[in-house]
Amino acid sequence: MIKLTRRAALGSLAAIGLVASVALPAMAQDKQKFTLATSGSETDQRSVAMSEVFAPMVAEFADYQPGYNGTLFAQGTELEAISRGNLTMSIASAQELAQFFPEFSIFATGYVHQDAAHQVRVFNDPLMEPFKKKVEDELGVKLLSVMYLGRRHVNLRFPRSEKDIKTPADLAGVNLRMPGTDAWQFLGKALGAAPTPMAFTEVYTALSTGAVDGQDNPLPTVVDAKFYEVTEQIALTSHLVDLNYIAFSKETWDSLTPDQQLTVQRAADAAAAYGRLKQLEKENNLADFIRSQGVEIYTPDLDAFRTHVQEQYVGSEFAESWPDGVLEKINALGN
Ligand code: KDO
Repeated sequence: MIKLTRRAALGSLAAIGLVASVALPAMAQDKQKFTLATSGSETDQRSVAMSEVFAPMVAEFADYQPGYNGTLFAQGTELEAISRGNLTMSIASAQELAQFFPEFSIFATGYVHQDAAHQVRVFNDPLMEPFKKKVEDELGVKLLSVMYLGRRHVNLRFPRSEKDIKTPADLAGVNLRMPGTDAWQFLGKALGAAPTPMAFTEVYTALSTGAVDGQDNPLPTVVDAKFYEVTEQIALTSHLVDLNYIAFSKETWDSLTPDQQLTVQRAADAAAAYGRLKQLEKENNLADFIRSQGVEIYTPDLDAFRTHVQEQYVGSEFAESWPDGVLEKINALGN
């Protein structure tokens, strides 16, 4: 009797164990892991928008796991990681996309986008559809929404008394760090400088040791990355109203229900909108703080920069990759 009872009890325990071992992974599977890789910091407004707006909106079915400062994947390798199924999301640049699809360089060209609102109009316009479709079909990456990074300016580590930047000619020979893709390097050259490719995470040290003479980024990034500590002057060239796309794995997307897809899309749009407002606010308010840290901020001859940069693109191999009529459409969506 006792033996039988024990056996029965053990049997039912095993059954419970079996049920538990089946049930637990099933519950874990219910929540997808959305891993995001960025070379931005945790306090970068785009990162903040993703963790404060995107993550809670998808929390019911997804566990958002961000990796900052290029720790998961090095800058510029994220799209390939998504494509290979090793990563769910990234905050991708048009310059990175241009590595795969040269026509994306149109969105990375100096003085094309006019402001944050223009970026949104362009991203949502039908002109963008063939671009998005190509990335989806050929790379397995969905571009969900457009994020605002800000107006990029030339920052130098030496004072204005040593080098005063009025026109592109004044940048001749200046070793300007630009991110490491062809479209970025071309922009550096178009500005008149001698560009050096380097990952974002190495820039602070390179400025402090003098390995580079300067770098270009918007004011919020200059503060977030503390570049102002190793910068003496900022020439407000506004050469690129810079953007990033919220890039998402098509494979993961296809595994979601239609309701979940809608939620992911809404979460991405909401995060982008929130981040945009915050970034604009910072961009408008940070000059005084940066000045108070001893950095001189001034406006060079913008007409000279615009004319020179635009001239460099005309007839370039980048411009040749732009589909007919797209630049005109982008311009028509401007102010
Ligand atoms: C940079 O490397 O200068 C850059 O600003 C380029 C952007 O496209 C973006 O990747 C950004 O770095 C990183 O997210 C760090 O802010």
